[in-house]
Amino acid sequence: MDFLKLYFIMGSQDCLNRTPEETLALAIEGGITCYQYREKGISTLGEIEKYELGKKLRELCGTHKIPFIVNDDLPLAIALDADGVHVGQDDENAKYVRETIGPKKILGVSTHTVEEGLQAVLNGADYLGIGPMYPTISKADTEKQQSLDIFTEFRHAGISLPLVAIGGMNSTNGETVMKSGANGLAIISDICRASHIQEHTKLLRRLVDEF
Ligand code: TZP
Ligand code: MG
Repeated sequence: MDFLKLYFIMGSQDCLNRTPEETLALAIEGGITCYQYREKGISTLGEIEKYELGKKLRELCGTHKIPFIVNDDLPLAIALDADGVHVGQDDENAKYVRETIGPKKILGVSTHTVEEGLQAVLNGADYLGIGPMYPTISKADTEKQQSLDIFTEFRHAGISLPLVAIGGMNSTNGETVMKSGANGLAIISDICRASHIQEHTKLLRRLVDEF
């Protein structure tokens, strides 16, 4: 599951000075291993624009062989022939998503407790998102901050799926979180807001490649 190591998440609401297409192209050049299309929050696009942008970003990922995952929108994921879907606890039921997308597509589930983790395993998840590890500027309705022990707790509960850390992850705290047992870092703002996206992504990639 090396493709989860540097997991870039972005939607139009996360881009300040660059277009989503430019932002994703730079992040790909920098070495992201996976991309999630996440249109959420204040400046979200209408359904048609969301599809049109998704199509462009999907193509970019396809060209560069980067897995393209859609956040919390099953019909969009199907329409774009995405490589997978990511759902949170309040989104579409994970078991239903798995049944709909079939066994070959990637299913990611956000989890905050061992109980949620075990349920996500039963529902057919391929990987689990865990967070927020640190305060985040990219999501308003976050759960409480996680302890670094959570990765060990999941392993002790018998969960063997890859665990991707999210929420305030950056080049400063990334090493600590990987050392605590995360298998990858999911990042929005530390990449989107970097003044040199490509260079900064390269730095992050070198960091995760140490593990
Ligand atoms: N889920 C939990 S925290 C978060 C999501 C989508 C936002 C992560 O963004 P950032 O900017 O990397 O903290
Ligand atoms: Mg959600």
